Amino acid sequence: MKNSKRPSRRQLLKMGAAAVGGGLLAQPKALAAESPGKLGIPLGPYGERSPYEKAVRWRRDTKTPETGSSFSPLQDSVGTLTPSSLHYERHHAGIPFIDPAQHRLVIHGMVDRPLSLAVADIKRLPSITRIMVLECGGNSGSEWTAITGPDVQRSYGLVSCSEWTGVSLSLLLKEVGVKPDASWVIAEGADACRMERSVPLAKALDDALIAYGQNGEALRPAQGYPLRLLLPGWEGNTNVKWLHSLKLTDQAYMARDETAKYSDLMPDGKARIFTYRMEAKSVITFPSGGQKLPGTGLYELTGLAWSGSGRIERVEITTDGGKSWVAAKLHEPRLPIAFTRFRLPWRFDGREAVIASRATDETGYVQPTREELIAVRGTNSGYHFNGMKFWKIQTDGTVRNVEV
Ligand SMILES: Nc1nc2c(c(=O)[nH]1)N[C@H]1C(S)=C(S)[C@@H](COP(=O)(O)O)O[C@H]1N2
Ligand SMILES: [Mo]
Repeated sequence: MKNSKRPSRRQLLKMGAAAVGGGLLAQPKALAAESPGKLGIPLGPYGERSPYEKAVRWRRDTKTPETGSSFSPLQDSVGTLTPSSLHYERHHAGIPFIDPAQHRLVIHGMVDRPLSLAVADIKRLPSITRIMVLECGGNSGSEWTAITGPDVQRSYGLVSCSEWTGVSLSLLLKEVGVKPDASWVIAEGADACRMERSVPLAKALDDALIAYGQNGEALRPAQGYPLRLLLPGWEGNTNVKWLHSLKLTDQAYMARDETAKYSDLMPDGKARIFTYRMEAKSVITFPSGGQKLPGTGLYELTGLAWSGSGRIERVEITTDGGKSWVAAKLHEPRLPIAFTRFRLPWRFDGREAVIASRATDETGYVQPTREELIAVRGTNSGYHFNGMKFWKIQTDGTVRNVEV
C-alpha cells in the first residue's frame, strides 16, 4: 500500500474503534491458527463458497413449491453482480428439465423463411455480452398498500444483476425476413404453463438478446436454461425463459401475463397495460431492516441503484427522514440498466436516524416517494412500485422498516 494512504486508513480504524478494536487485538491469535503444518482440503471440480458464508434466497412457503418467487439476499450483497446461485427466481410452473441437444427455438409466423434453430446453431452466431439488471414487475409491490417487508430481501429482493451472453434477436429476425405487416413478436417458454408475452417488434429489433450464458457459464436452469429472452430495462415477466418459440404477428396476444397480470389498475378503474419499462429505483442495503449496528461510530451506508432507462446519474441519501440530502459516492463503471453501488460514510451517534436513498437516472428521472407514486397511481396495483425505502435506526442500533 502507498504511504500516502496510511493516515486516512488509520484514522478510519480509529473512528470505528468500537466496531473493529476487538478484531485488531484478536489478530495475532488468528494468524497463529492459519500457520503452516496442516494440509488444506483437496481441489474440487466445481467451486463452492466458504461454509462460513450463509446468504440464501428467501421463499415464502407455498402449497406448490414449484411455483412462486425466491428473493435475492440484497443485505448480504457486495459489489454489483448477483452470483447465479443467489439470483432471484420467479416461476409460474416450476423449472423444466431441458436437454439442450433436444431443444429448439422456432421463429415463425409472418416471416419469409421460418427457422428452427438448435442451441448449437445459435452458439455459432456472433455473440454479445452485457451486464444487465433483471427485476420482476412485482418487486416491492407490497409497499403499495402497507410497509410490510421487514427486511430489504423480502421487500426489494426480486431483482438481480448478471452478465448475460447470447445473440442479438435482430440478427435472427434478419435471417428469417420479417414481413412488412408484422408488428409484434410473441415469445413462448417451454415450461408447463407455456408462458407467453407479446413484444413490440421495435423492441425486438432494438436491443433484445437471446441469452445462453450467465456470469461466465451456461444459464442456470432457474434462469431459463438453455435459452431465454432478455429485454433490457423491461419488467422481468417479459424476459421469457426456456424460450422455444418466437412468432411474428400483426397484433398482441393479450396473454394472461399482460392483461390479468402485470397491468396496473388505476384509481379511475382503467388499467395501464404494456407498462414494460422498469423505472429508476434504489434501496439502502446496509444498514437495513432486521440488522443491528453493534455500537456507535463510523459506518458506510451502502446500497444499490438501477434504472430500466439507462445509467444511474446520482444517488442522494438522507439520514434525517428526508429533510436534507447528500450525494453518495457511486462505484464505477456505471453501466446502463445495471446495478450501481453507492456508499456514504456516516457516524451513528446513538440518536434515532431515518435513512433512505433517492436515485436519478441519465434521463433526469428522479425516484419518487411512496406518497408521490400513490398520488398518481392509487393503491389498486401490486406492480411497478419504485418508491423510496425508509429505514429507521433506533437508539440501540436496531434497524426497522418505517413509514415516512
Ligand atoms: N417461461 C417462463 N418465463 C418466465 C417466467 C415463467 O414462469 N416462465 N417467469 C417470468 C417472471 S414473472 C420473471 S420476474 C422472470 C424471472 O426470471 P428469473 O427467475 O431468472 O429471475 O422470468 C420471467 N420469465
Ligand atoms: Mo415477475
